[in-house]
Amino acid sequence: MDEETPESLEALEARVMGEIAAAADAQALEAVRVAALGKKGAVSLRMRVLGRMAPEERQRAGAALNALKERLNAALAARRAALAKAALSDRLAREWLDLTRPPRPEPRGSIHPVSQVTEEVVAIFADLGFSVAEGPEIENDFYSFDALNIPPEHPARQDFDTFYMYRTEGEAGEQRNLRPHTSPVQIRAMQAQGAPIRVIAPGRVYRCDYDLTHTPMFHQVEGLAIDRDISMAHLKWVLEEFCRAFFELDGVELRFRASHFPFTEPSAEVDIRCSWEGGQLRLGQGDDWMEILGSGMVHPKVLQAGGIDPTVYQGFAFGMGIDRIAMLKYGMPDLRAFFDSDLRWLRHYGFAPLDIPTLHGGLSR
Ligand code: 2NM
Repeated sequence: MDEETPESLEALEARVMGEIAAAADAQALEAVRVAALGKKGAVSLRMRVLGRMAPEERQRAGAALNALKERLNAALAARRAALAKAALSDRLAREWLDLTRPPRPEPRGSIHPVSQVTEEVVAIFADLGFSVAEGPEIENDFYSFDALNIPPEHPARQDFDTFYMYRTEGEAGEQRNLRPHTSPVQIRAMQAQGAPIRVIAPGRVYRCDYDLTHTPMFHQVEGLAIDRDISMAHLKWVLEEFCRAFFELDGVELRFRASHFPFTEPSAEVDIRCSWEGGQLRLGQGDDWMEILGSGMVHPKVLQAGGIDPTVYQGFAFGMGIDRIAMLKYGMPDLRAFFDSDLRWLRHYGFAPLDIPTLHGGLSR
């Protein structure tokens, strides 16, 4: 602005009003305000020279400046409000939420019945004071057989149809096998923890067998309870509690049949009462029996292999097929479908990813 020819008040007002209207955002508007009404602003500078004027002129010019100031402030406030409103609607246009969309993506995939049933079994035995033990799937003769009272020449070795990894002659190291049961885990647990001990060992096991009711890989859970005075009575109660909880029955009746396993003495196979009516299996009642597991009192030699003194400690052990009890509970007729990775089967028999079995929440819903 030219000092020699100061712009008229009208021109000043028109100019600042134009700048106010043109201010694109709050920051630009504030710059316009400071330039006009700030300490060194155009209007403020004119206020300063009032003192040098004659009284009547000062009154007239002062009133005019005050009125201008008021009009400018009003225009600034109006523009500020308009800019804020525009900024808000701009933000609302950009930051929208579609409240009809699901809060998180629908879960894809499902939990395999074997995983679900394993979790159910773990939940039940955890409630009975058993912890979960794990071990390698690639084992050796000691843990798969010798420690379980099955020496090399023992005929039972053939019963397990074991997968061996053969070595070329002169190759170093020991012969390996794929564990044909999870018992090696229990031996390792005894060696690591000593007695007393209460563990279950769920996991994959391998046997060279393939037909309608056998797959070369299947799933087992074995249990072991060792203390100073554990008896078959404890075994029977634990298995009844398990069956009642797992099959979600009010009452169960189990039948113990004398049997033989190298790793237990005495040994018993356990049947559950059931009925077959119109081709429909019902567990817990009826005149029939269905075998569901094997069990017994752990053989003294097995305790010894686990580093436990059999003159002080004794206990029970049991084993069952997870795939088999899954088929019984959820009415899945074909074992081999478990391992076909058929999406239609998995969607039909699979469980919701967040349906985690607990005793308080109900095992299956
Ligand atoms: C069965 C039947 C009977 C068993 C024994 C052991 C061990 F290692 F503790 F000696 N674990 N599991 C056992 C006993 C398994 O499965 C039919």
